[in-house]
Amino acid sequence: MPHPKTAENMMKSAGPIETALLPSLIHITEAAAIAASYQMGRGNKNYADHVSVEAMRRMLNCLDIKGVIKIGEGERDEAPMLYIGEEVGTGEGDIVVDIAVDPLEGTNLTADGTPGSISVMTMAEPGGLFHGPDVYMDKIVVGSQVVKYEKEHLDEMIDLDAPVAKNLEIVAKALNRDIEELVVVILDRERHKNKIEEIRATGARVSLVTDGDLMPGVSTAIRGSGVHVVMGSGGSGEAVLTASAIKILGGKVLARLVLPSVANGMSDEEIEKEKAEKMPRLRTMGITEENINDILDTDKLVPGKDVIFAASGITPGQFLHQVNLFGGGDARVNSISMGSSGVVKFTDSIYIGDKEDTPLRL
Ligand code: VTB
Ligand code: MG
Ligand code: MG
Repeated sequence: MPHPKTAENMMKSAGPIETALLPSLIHITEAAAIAASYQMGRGNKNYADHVSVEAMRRMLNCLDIKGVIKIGEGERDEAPMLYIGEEVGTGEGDIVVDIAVDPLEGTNLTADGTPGSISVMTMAEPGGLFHGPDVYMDKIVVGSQVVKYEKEHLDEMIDLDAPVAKNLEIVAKALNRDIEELVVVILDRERHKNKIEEIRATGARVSLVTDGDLMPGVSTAIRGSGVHVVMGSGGSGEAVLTASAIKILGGKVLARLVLPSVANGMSDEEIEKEKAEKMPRLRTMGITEENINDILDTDKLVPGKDVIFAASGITPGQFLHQVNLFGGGDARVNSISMGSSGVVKFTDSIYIGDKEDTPLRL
Protein backbone atom coordinates (compact mmCIF):
# COMPACT_ATOMS: atom_id res chain seq x y z
CA MET A 1 0.00 0.00 0.00
CA PRO A 2 1.46 3.36 -0.92
CA HIS A 3 1.47 5.78 1.95
CA PRO A 4 -1.34 8.29 1.67
CA LYS A 5 -0.12 11.65 0.52
CA THR A 6 -0.06 13.81 3.58
CA ALA A 7 0.83 17.42 4.06
CA GLU A 8 4.11 16.21 5.50
CA ASN A 9 4.97 14.30 2.33
CA MET A 10 4.18 17.36 0.30
CA MET A 11 6.51 19.51 2.39
CA LYS A 12 9.26 16.98 1.82
CA SER A 13 8.74 16.72 -1.90
CA ALA A 14 8.50 20.46 -2.57
CA GLY A 15 11.43 21.77 -4.59
CA PRO A 16 13.51 24.78 -3.59
CA ILE A 17 11.46 27.24 -5.64
CA GLU A 18 8.17 26.06 -4.16
CA THR A 19 9.57 26.03 -0.63
CA ALA A 20 11.06 29.50 -0.84
CA LEU A 21 8.60 31.32 -3.06
CA LEU A 22 5.12 29.79 -3.02
CA PRO A 23 4.08 31.67 0.16
CA SER A 24 5.10 35.02 -1.37
CA LEU A 25 3.64 34.45 -4.79
CA ILE A 26 0.07 35.43 -3.92
CA HIS A 27 1.21 38.71 -2.43
CA ILE A 28 2.68 39.66 -5.78
CA THR A 29 -0.46 38.87 -7.76
CA GLU A 30 -2.55 40.44 -5.00
CA ALA A 31 -0.63 43.73 -5.16
CA ALA A 32 -1.21 43.82 -8.90
CA ALA A 33 -4.88 42.89 -8.44
CA ILE A 34 -5.45 45.65 -5.86
CA ALA A 35 -3.76 48.23 -8.08
CA ALA A 36 -5.92 47.16 -11.03
CA SER A 37 -9.02 47.13 -8.90
CA TYR A 38 -8.73 50.86 -8.18
CA GLN A 39 -9.11 51.30 -11.95
CA MET A 40 -12.10 48.98 -12.28
CA GLY A 41 -14.88 50.28 -14.49
CA ARG A 42 -13.09 53.49 -15.38
CA GLY A 43 -13.00 52.53 -19.04
CA ASN A 44 -9.25 52.89 -19.35
CA LYS A 45 -7.77 49.44 -19.93
CA ASN A 46 -4.27 50.68 -20.71
CA TYR A 47 -4.00 52.58 -17.48
CA ALA A 48 -5.41 49.66 -15.48
CA ASP A 49 -2.82 47.43 -17.14
CA HIS A 50 -0.06 49.93 -16.47
CA VAL A 51 -0.69 50.20 -12.72
CA SER A 52 -0.91 46.44 -12.28
CA VAL A 53 2.33 45.93 -14.22
CA GLU A 54 4.05 48.53 -12.03
CA ALA A 55 2.77 46.95 -8.83
CA MET A 56 3.82 43.45 -9.88
CA ARG A 57 7.27 44.65 -10.87
CA ARG A 58 7.81 46.47 -7.59
CA MET A 59 6.84 43.31 -5.70
CA LEU A 60 9.05 41.04 -7.80
CA ASN A 61 11.98 43.32 -7.17
CA CYS A 62 11.57 42.81 -3.41
CA LEU A 63 12.25 39.08 -3.74
CA ASP A 64 15.71 37.66 -3.11
CA ILE A 65 15.87 35.88 -6.45
CA LYS A 66 17.63 36.05 -9.75
CA GLY A 67 14.56 36.05 -11.98
CA VAL A 68 14.13 36.46 -15.71
CA ILE A 69 10.83 37.36 -17.35
CA LYS A 70 10.23 34.78 -20.08
CA ILE A 71 6.63 35.67 -20.80
CA GLY A 72 5.75 39.24 -20.05
CA GLU A 73 4.40 42.43 -21.43
CA GLY A 74 6.17 42.23 -24.79
CA GLU A 75 9.51 43.01 -26.36
CA ARG A 76 11.83 45.41 -24.62
CA ASP A 77 11.37 48.22 -27.17
CA GLU A 78 7.60 48.27 -26.71
CA ALA A 79 7.26 47.35 -23.03
CA PRO A 80 9.24 49.40 -20.52
CA MET A 81 8.41 47.03 -17.66
CA LEU A 82 8.27 43.26 -17.31
CA TYR A 83 9.50 42.93 -20.87
CA ILE A 84 10.73 39.58 -22.12
CA GLY A 85 14.28 39.14 -20.88
CA GLU A 86 14.01 41.65 -18.01
CA GLU A 87 15.87 40.58 -14.90
CA VAL A 88 13.90 40.94 -11.69
CA GLY A 89 14.54 40.38 -7.99
CA THR A 90 17.32 41.65 -5.78
CA GLY A 91 19.80 39.18 -7.29
CA GLU A 92 20.63 38.02 -3.74
CA GLY A 93 20.48 34.37 -2.75
CA ASP A 94 20.71 31.17 -4.75
CA ILE A 95 17.29 30.95 -6.31
CA VAL A 96 17.22 31.34 -10.06
CA VAL A 97 13.83 31.34 -11.77
CA ASP A 98 12.12 31.80 -15.10
CA ILE A 99 8.93 33.79 -14.78
CA ALA A 100 5.73 34.17 -16.80
CA VAL A 101 3.41 37.01 -15.89
CA ASP A 102 0.12 38.50 -16.88
CA PRO A 103 -0.37 41.22 -14.26
CA LEU A 104 -3.79 42.07 -15.66
CA GLU A 105 -5.33 39.20 -17.59
CA GLY A 106 -8.55 40.62 -19.01
CA THR A 107 -7.84 44.35 -19.36
CA ASN A 108 -11.23 44.97 -20.97
CA LEU A 109 -12.98 43.11 -18.17
CA THR A 110 -11.38 45.34 -15.54
CA ALA A 111 -11.96 48.52 -17.56
CA ASP A 112 -15.62 47.55 -18.00
CA GLY A 113 -16.07 46.21 -14.46
CA THR A 114 -17.25 42.85 -15.82
CA PRO A 115 -16.44 39.41 -14.36
CA GLY A 116 -13.35 37.34 -14.94
CA SER A 117 -10.24 39.51 -14.72
CA ILE A 118 -7.29 38.22 -12.72
CA SER A 119 -3.65 38.87 -12.01
CA VAL A 120 -1.56 35.78 -12.67
CA MET A 121 1.99 34.51 -12.67
CA THR A 122 4.06 31.37 -12.65
CA MET A 123 7.69 30.53 -11.88
CA ALA A 124 9.87 27.52 -12.60
CA GLU A 125 13.53 26.57 -12.73
CA PRO A 126 15.49 27.97 -15.72
CA GLY A 127 14.22 26.40 -18.93
CA GLY A 128 11.03 25.33 -17.18
CA LEU A 129 8.64 27.43 -19.25
CA PHE A 130 8.15 27.45 -23.03
CA HIS A 131 9.67 30.60 -24.46
CA GLY A 132 6.35 31.82 -25.79
CA PRO A 133 6.71 34.25 -28.66
CA ASP A 134 4.10 36.94 -29.21
CA VAL A 135 2.06 34.75 -31.53
CA TYR A 136 -1.35 33.19 -31.06
CA MET A 137 -1.76 29.60 -29.98
CA ASP A 138 -4.61 27.29 -30.80
CA LYS A 139 -5.34 24.98 -27.88
CA ILE A 140 -7.49 22.42 -26.16
CA VAL A 141 -7.52 22.07 -22.38
CA VAL A 142 -9.03 19.18 -20.41
CA GLY A 143 -8.83 17.84 -16.86
CA SER A 144 -7.09 14.86 -15.33
CA GLN A 145 -9.94 12.38 -15.73
CA VAL A 146 -9.42 12.63 -19.47
CA VAL A 147 -5.72 11.83 -19.07
CA LYS A 148 -6.62 8.79 -16.99
CA TYR A 149 -9.14 7.65 -19.62
CA GLU A 150 -6.54 8.06 -22.38
CA LYS A 151 -4.11 5.81 -20.48
CA GLU A 152 -6.75 3.10 -20.35
CA HIS A 153 -7.84 3.57 -23.99
CA LEU A 154 -4.70 4.21 -25.99
CA ASP A 155 -6.57 4.56 -29.27
CA GLU A 156 -8.76 7.30 -27.86
CA MET A 157 -6.59 10.34 -27.38
CA ILE A 158 -7.49 14.02 -27.52
CA ASP A 159 -5.89 15.51 -30.61
CA LEU A 160 -5.77 19.15 -31.73
CA ASP A 161 -6.27 18.01 -35.33
CA ALA A 162 -9.13 15.60 -34.63
CA PRO A 163 -12.71 16.66 -35.36
CA VAL A 164 -14.32 18.50 -32.44
CA ALA A 165 -16.91 15.71 -32.19
CA LYS A 166 -14.23 13.05 -31.68
CA ASN A 167 -12.51 15.02 -28.91
CA LEU A 168 -15.75 15.79 -27.12
CA GLU A 169 -16.81 12.15 -27.35
CA ILE A 170 -13.61 11.16 -25.53
CA VAL A 171 -14.11 13.85 -22.87
CA ALA A 172 -17.73 12.78 -22.33
CA LYS A 173 -16.72 9.14 -21.87
CA ALA A 174 -13.88 10.09 -19.54
CA LEU A 175 -16.23 12.15 -17.40
CA ASN A 176 -18.88 9.46 -17.56
CA ARG A 177 -21.54 11.77 -18.96
CA ASP A 178 -23.35 12.58 -22.18
CA ILE A 179 -21.91 15.08 -24.64
CA GLU A 180 -25.02 17.22 -23.96
CA GLU A 181 -23.83 17.57 -20.38
CA LEU A 182 -20.45 19.01 -21.29
CA VAL A 183 -19.60 22.72 -21.15
CA VAL A 184 -16.97 24.03 -23.56
CA VAL A 185 -15.57 27.50 -22.94
CA ILE A 186 -14.34 29.43 -25.97
CA LEU A 187 -13.54 33.08 -26.64
CA ASP A 188 -16.33 34.84 -28.51
CA ARG A 189 -14.38 35.76 -31.65
CA GLU A 190 -15.15 35.82 -35.34
CA ARG A 191 -12.20 33.45 -35.91
CA HIS A 192 -13.98 30.84 -33.77
CA LYS A 193 -17.25 30.97 -35.72
CA ASN A 194 -16.78 27.54 -37.33
CA LYS A 195 -15.45 25.92 -34.19
CA ILE A 196 -18.39 27.19 -32.14
CA GLU A 197 -20.76 25.73 -34.74
CA GLU A 198 -18.90 22.42 -34.66
CA ILE A 199 -19.14 22.29 -30.87
CA ARG A 200 -22.84 23.10 -30.92
CA ALA A 201 -23.42 20.45 -33.59
CA THR A 202 -22.18 17.77 -31.18
CA GLY A 203 -24.85 18.79 -28.69
CA ALA A 204 -22.33 20.07 -26.16
CA ARG A 205 -23.08 23.32 -24.40
CA VAL A 206 -20.99 26.37 -25.17
CA SER A 207 -19.96 29.14 -22.81
CA LEU A 208 -18.74 32.14 -24.80
CA VAL A 209 -16.43 34.52 -22.99
CA THR A 210 -15.56 38.00 -24.23
CA ASP A 211 -12.09 37.71 -22.70
CA GLY A 212 -10.19 35.59 -20.23
CA ASP A 213 -9.99 31.91 -21.15
CA LEU A 214 -7.10 31.26 -18.74
CA MET A 215 -9.00 30.56 -15.52
CA PRO A 216 -11.61 28.52 -17.42
CA GLY A 217 -8.66 26.44 -18.64
CA VAL A 218 -7.52 25.92 -15.05
CA SER A 219 -11.13 25.10 -14.13
CA THR A 220 -11.17 22.05 -16.41
CA ALA A 221 -8.89 20.43 -13.83
CA ILE A 222 -11.19 21.31 -10.94
CA ARG A 223 -14.24 19.09 -10.51
CA GLY A 224 -17.43 20.94 -9.79
CA SER A 225 -16.29 24.03 -11.66
CA GLY A 226 -18.75 23.31 -14.44
CA VAL A 227 -16.09 23.73 -17.14
CA HIS A 228 -15.03 20.59 -18.99
CA VAL A 229 -13.10 21.78 -22.02
CA VAL A 230 -11.53 25.02 -23.24
CA MET A 231 -10.91 25.40 -26.96
CA GLY A 232 -9.78 28.06 -29.39
CA SER A 233 -6.88 30.38 -30.04
CA GLY A 234 -5.55 33.13 -27.85
CA GLY A 235 -2.30 34.54 -26.56
CA SER A 236 0.58 32.08 -26.23
CA GLY A 237 1.49 33.55 -22.84
CA GLU A 238 -1.96 32.75 -21.52
CA ALA A 239 -1.62 29.20 -22.89
CA VAL A 240 1.68 28.66 -21.04
CA LEU A 241 0.24 30.12 -17.82
CA THR A 242 -2.74 27.79 -18.14
CA ALA A 243 -0.40 24.87 -18.77
CA SER A 244 1.63 25.57 -15.63
CA ALA A 245 -1.49 25.21 -13.46
CA ILE A 246 -2.59 22.13 -15.42
CA LYS A 247 0.85 20.59 -14.98
CA ILE A 248 0.41 20.89 -11.21
CA LEU A 249 -3.26 19.87 -11.04
CA GLY A 250 -3.18 17.12 -13.66
CA GLY A 251 -4.94 17.42 -16.98
CA LYS A 252 -3.76 18.20 -20.43
CA VAL A 253 -3.08 21.15 -22.70
CA LEU A 254 -2.38 20.68 -26.39
CA ALA A 255 -1.35 23.83 -28.22
CA ARG A 256 0.13 24.98 -31.48
CA LEU A 257 1.52 28.33 -32.55
CA VAL A 258 -0.62 30.17 -35.08
CA LEU A 259 0.37 33.35 -36.82
CA PRO A 260 -2.28 35.98 -36.01
CA SER A 261 -3.29 36.37 -39.64
CA VAL A 262 -3.98 32.67 -39.95
CA ALA A 263 -6.14 32.80 -36.85
CA ASN A 264 -8.08 35.72 -38.25
CA GLY A 265 -8.65 34.14 -41.65
CA MET A 266 -6.61 36.43 -43.90
CA SER A 267 -5.60 35.75 -47.51
CA ASP A 268 -2.62 33.54 -48.47
CA GLU A 269 -0.73 36.61 -49.61
CA GLU A 270 -1.26 38.38 -46.30
CA ILE A 271 -0.24 35.24 -44.43
CA GLU A 272 3.05 35.10 -46.38
CA LYS A 273 3.69 38.75 -45.52
CA GLU A 274 3.03 38.06 -41.85
CA LYS A 275 5.37 35.08 -41.90
CA ALA A 276 8.14 37.13 -43.52
CA GLU A 277 7.77 39.68 -40.73
CA LYS A 278 7.53 37.24 -37.81
CA MET A 279 9.78 34.33 -38.77
CA PRO A 280 13.19 35.99 -38.21
CA ARG A 281 12.29 36.69 -34.56
CA LEU A 282 10.77 33.23 -34.11
CA ARG A 283 13.92 31.57 -35.51
CA THR A 284 15.96 33.13 -32.72
CA MET A 285 13.70 31.20 -30.32
CA GLY A 286 14.27 27.94 -32.16
CA ILE A 287 10.96 28.08 -34.01
CA THR A 288 11.34 27.32 -37.71
CA GLU A 289 9.06 26.75 -40.72
CA GLU A 290 9.55 23.03 -40.05
CA ASN A 291 8.48 22.94 -36.41
CA ILE A 292 6.09 25.90 -36.14
CA ASN A 293 3.15 23.54 -36.67
CA ASP A 294 4.25 21.00 -34.06
CA ILE A 295 1.72 20.26 -31.36
CA LEU A 296 3.04 21.22 -27.92
CA ASP A 297 1.76 19.21 -24.96
CA THR A 298 1.71 20.20 -21.29
CA ASP A 299 5.30 19.03 -20.72
CA LYS A 300 6.57 20.96 -23.75
CA LEU A 301 4.73 24.09 -22.65
CA VAL A 302 5.95 23.68 -19.08
CA PRO A 303 8.97 21.36 -18.87
CA GLY A 304 9.66 22.56 -15.31
CA LYS A 305 9.66 20.21 -12.32
CA ASP A 306 9.53 22.87 -9.60
CA VAL A 307 6.62 24.99 -10.78
CA ILE A 308 4.53 27.45 -8.80
CA PHE A 309 1.41 29.29 -9.95
CA ALA A 310 -0.75 32.01 -8.44
CA ALA A 311 -3.81 33.93 -9.60
CA SER A 312 -5.77 36.62 -7.78
CA GLY A 313 -9.25 37.82 -8.67
CA ILE A 314 -9.82 41.45 -9.66
CA THR A 315 -13.43 41.43 -10.88
CA PRO A 316 -15.75 38.60 -9.71
CA GLY A 317 -14.83 35.14 -10.89
CA GLN A 318 -15.99 31.61 -10.46
CA PHE A 319 -14.01 30.86 -7.33
CA LEU A 320 -12.08 34.05 -6.89
CA HIS A 321 -14.10 36.95 -5.54
CA GLN A 322 -13.48 40.49 -6.66
CA VAL A 323 -11.07 42.69 -4.75
CA ASN A 324 -12.90 44.51 -1.97
CA LEU A 325 -11.62 47.95 -1.09
CA PHE A 326 -12.42 49.34 2.34
CA GLY A 327 -11.52 52.65 3.91
CA GLY A 328 -8.00 53.54 4.95
CA GLY A 329 -6.39 51.52 2.19
CA ASP A 330 -7.66 48.19 3.46
CA ALA A 331 -8.20 45.55 0.80
CA ARG A 332 -9.37 41.98 0.67
CA VAL A 333 -8.30 39.66 -2.15
CA ASN A 334 -8.99 36.04 -3.09
CA SER A 335 -6.26 33.93 -4.63
CA ILE A 336 -5.52 30.42 -5.76
CA SER A 337 -1.91 29.26 -5.58
CA MET A 338 -0.26 25.90 -6.07
CA GLY A 339 3.04 24.12 -6.41
CA SER A 340 4.47 20.99 -8.02
CA SER A 341 4.37 19.09 -4.71
CA GLY A 342 0.60 18.99 -5.20
CA VAL A 343 -0.54 21.59 -2.71
CA VAL A 344 -3.33 23.96 -3.76
CA LYS A 345 -4.33 26.91 -1.61
CA PHE A 346 -7.49 28.99 -1.87
CA THR A 347 -6.75 32.08 0.16
CA ASP A 348 -8.58 35.15 1.39
CA SER A 349 -6.07 37.87 2.27
CA ILE A 350 -6.88 41.01 4.15
CA TYR A 351 -4.39 43.85 4.06
CA ILE A 352 -4.86 46.26 6.93
CA GLY A 353 -4.23 49.84 5.87
CA ASP A 354 -5.13 51.67 9.03
CA LYS A 355 -5.49 49.72 12.30
CA GLU A 356 -7.27 52.46 14.22
CA ASP A 357 -9.79 53.61 11.64
CA THR A 358 -10.57 50.36 9.90
CA PRO A 359 -10.09 47.39 12.21
CA LEU A 360 -10.10 43.90 10.75
CA ARG A 361 -13.57 42.88 9.65
CA LEU A 362 -15.08 39.53 8.81
C1 VTB B 1 -6.57 35.64 -25.48
C2 VTB B 1 -7.12 35.04 -24.22
C3 VTB B 1 -7.05 36.02 -23.07
O1 VTB B 1 -7.11 37.84 -24.68
O2 VTB B 1 -5.19 35.83 -25.30
C4 VTB B 1 -7.23 36.97 -25.77
O3 VTB B 1 -6.36 33.86 -23.92
C5 VTB B 1 -6.60 37.62 -26.99
O4 VTB B 1 -7.33 37.30 -28.08
O5 VTB B 1 -7.66 35.47 -21.95
P1 VTB B 1 -7.83 38.50 -29.02
O6 VTB B 1 -6.59 39.07 -29.66
O7 VTB B 1 -8.74 37.85 -29.98
O8 VTB B 1 -8.52 39.50 -28.14
C6 VTB B 1 -7.66 37.37 -23.47
O9 VTB B 1 -9.06 37.21 -23.63
C7 VTB B 1 -7.40 38.41 -22.37
O10 VTB B 1 -6.01 38.63 -22.23
MG1 MG C 1 -1.33 41.47 -19.97
MG1 MG D 1 -3.83 38.54 -21.05
